[in-house]
Amino acid sequence: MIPRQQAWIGLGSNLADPLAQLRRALDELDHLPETRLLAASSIYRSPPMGPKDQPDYFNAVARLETGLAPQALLAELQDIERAHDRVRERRWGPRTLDLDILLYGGLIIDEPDLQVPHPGLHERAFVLYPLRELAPSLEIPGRGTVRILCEQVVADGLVAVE
Ligand code: A4P
Ligand code: MG
Repeated sequence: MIPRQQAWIGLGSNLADPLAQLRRALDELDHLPETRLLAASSIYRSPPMGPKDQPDYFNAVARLETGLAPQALLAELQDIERAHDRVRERRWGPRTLDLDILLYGGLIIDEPDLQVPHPGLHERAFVLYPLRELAPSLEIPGRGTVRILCEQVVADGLVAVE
């Protein structure tokens, strides 16, 4: 058992009733072993980053307290993705559910299957704006605060939907 840490999770969906996918995933995060959901952002809608021939995305971020080590947390997130009938096709292609570890405590992790902070975090409005709602002063290691990063990234069609 490792000491409890705060972890930030990015949620995304653009298939099969995305709002319902995200709501169900938030509840599943709250029920992971040794884990508690501390807060969830609003849900935001935005046009797809990457291939445009796919539906708009719905995104949110969640703040967890967890006793799971980073790799154990990643494995649990992938189990949840699979339970949402996630199939891996093309990169940046449509998906029922995508769960990314954005931050894990203040750790920097660079392993073949896990990079934390998430490499896209500091340049994606659909991650930064929901994060700002919950933690504007949060420091992204090596990048600055969420508030400052939001000022540098245009919101680009991103709207809060609920
Ligand atoms: N992986 C490495 N680091 C992490 C981490 N910090 N958290 C590895 C989670 N996983 C991490 O993931 C591929 C591998 O990343 C995993 O096996 C894990 O070991 P994936 O989700 O299957 O890969 P992917 O979707 O093909 O690529 P990628 O780069 O993860 O996609 P993204 O970056 O998540 O982008 N547009 C909008 N508006 N909103 C979106 O949410 N999402 C995407 C997908 C595209 N366009 C979007 C959105
Ligand atoms: Mg992913």
